[in-house]
Amino acid sequence: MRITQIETARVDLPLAEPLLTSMHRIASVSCLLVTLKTDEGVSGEGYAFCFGRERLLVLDAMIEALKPSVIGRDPFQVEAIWTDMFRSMNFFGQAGVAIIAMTPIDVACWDLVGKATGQPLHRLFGGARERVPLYASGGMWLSAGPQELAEEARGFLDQGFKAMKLRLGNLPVAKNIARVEAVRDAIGPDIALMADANQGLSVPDAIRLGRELERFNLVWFEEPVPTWNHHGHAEIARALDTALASGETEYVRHGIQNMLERRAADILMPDLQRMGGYTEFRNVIGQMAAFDVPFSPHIFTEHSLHLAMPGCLYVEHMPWFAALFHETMELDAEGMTAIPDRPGVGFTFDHDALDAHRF
Ligand code: SMN
Ligand code: MG
Repeated sequence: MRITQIETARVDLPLAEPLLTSMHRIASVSCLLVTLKTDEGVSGEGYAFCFGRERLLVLDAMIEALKPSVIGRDPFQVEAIWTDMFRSMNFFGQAGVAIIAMTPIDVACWDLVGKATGQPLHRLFGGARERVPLYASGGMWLSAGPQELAEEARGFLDQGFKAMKLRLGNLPVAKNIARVEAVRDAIGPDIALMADANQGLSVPDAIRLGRELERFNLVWFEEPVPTWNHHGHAEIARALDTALASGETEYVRHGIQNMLERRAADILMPDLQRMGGYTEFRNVIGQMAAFDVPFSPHIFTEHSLHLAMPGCLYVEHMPWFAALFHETMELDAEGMTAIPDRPGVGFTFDHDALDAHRF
């Protein structure tokens, strides 16, 4: 099988209302849908995403720059294709846009491998699990106050979630505590709860807040300080009993290795598109296992289901990307979702439904 063509389509999915974190103000989710065509008629699909249409044009151009490493290749050579793309990006630097643009190509190669063999990716990867626990993450933003947070938390329970995450900010300790308290009171002691500060705090403020948070029995306290401050993360992790989670903003094995060596987090959260796709994410699963550090894949729920290998605590449920696909995910009575048994990624682009959002 040979890859003959790479097609891209740009879509911008508006959010019902702009959402806030310590780091982001997000009004829409922009996705670049990438389709690899082959000489055997089968197509592979992947996507890249960012906040803001203008930035998506940069990703589209970067895909164009990657074509020489991809066109004419057999998708079963996905490891070699990944390595060639990675080497070819040396000039730009092996992080940021360069890596993000590699992701849909890598995911689409794996999708082709799955379709050609008739197997879902989690089976090809050796995970072969029927279902995984999800945590609700599409809500409880910084724009919501305690009362609204409690309502949203009850809404997640009604949807069947048994785990959920709220956002904290660069606020007085009492205000952050009131946020967590409102949610914990609404959901009771048995529902798993996580809190994400999105890099908004200083090391001393994070430790002060973290100590107050211990009584809420959080599953983790996430990204308290800027992403590059591994020493700061490590200091906070050592100071607290609650697990510290971080890593969504790091790129490929080198970013993850730095965090592991510095003991920067108790739980890592590699992001599929900052790993450059499944090929490198699987390498990173081995790296994390070598340090006995568990993980939770960051967003991209549909695609991340296949990465629920041993060591995976939860898959994050971010509902933004559901609109891209024909297929849907359902929650069972234990707040878990089935990993699709359909070949490849198991989620296919609904191009007709997306027509209204093209640009
Ligand atoms: C997050 C992810 C994507 C956009 C905004 C915030 C957050 C998370 O850090 O971990 O879900
Ligand atoms: Mg986060």
